Amino acid sequence: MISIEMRFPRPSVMGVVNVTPDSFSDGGVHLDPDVAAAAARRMLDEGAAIVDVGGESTRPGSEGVSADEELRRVVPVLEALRGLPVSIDTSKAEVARRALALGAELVNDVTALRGDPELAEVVAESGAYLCLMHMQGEPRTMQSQPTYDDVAADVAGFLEERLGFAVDAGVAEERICLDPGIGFGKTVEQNFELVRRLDVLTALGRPVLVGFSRKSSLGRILGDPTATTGPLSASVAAGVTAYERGATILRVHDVRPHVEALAVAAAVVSG
Ligand code: HH2
Repeated sequence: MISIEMRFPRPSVMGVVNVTPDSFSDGGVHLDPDVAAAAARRMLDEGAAIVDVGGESTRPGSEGVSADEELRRVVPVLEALRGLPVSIDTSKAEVARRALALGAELVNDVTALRGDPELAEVVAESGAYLCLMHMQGEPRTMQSQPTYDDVAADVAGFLEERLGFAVDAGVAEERICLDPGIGFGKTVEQNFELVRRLDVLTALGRPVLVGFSRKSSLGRILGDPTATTGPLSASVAAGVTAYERGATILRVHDVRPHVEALAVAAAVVSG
């Protein structure tokens, strides 16, 4: 069994393929399965280690979709990508099961195994990699009033508890990575503090995945208080900084610029 650290050496890039009409930055762009599969292939050509295929938007305010609808969106894309490195962005056991049968190697669950009681078993039985992400509240309401005593310590405490839950459910610890969940029930300041203090999360001993790409906090720090997305330049800066603070996997929409920036950052850091 290859550990997640060996499978995804630091830094690795995960390309985002949202097969949704309503994702916050690329909604509707990849709704056609052929377009989505072509985008995914391009991301892999550009140096992504894996592509994360998702059929449900978790943007602030979103309501969620049924398993049938999620399957209708992602299955044709997964079929077209058979044999390539794919992750499934889902909280539903039924969707994960189908995706794993179609060759997905990682389950990316933004609810950290709290959304569907059957998902832990599906991941454990398959031997897939697993990403556990922190979210305060739920997408519909999460940005209304996020509160923490100490955001880094609170997120670390949550991830440690969910890691224990996953291991108790039979998922091998060396197959799990952790994610602070940038933008999921956090203010702009809290998102930046989580990256600044990423050492509090890496101290848990698992690789950390960070998804800051295009998120609204980037547009807001640049001076637009109503921004819903952030620009590429800011995404790359956040990705490189997260890497320098210890992140292993960067989840991004624009693969080539991140791969290039991270290669340079890695050359600086490792000498
Ligand atoms: N962010 C989003 C979705 N899934 N998964 C992980 N592990 N970490 C993240 O930060 C993360 C995630 C939101 O981004 P996106 O997929 O582009 O948007 P949407 O949820 O609107 O489809």
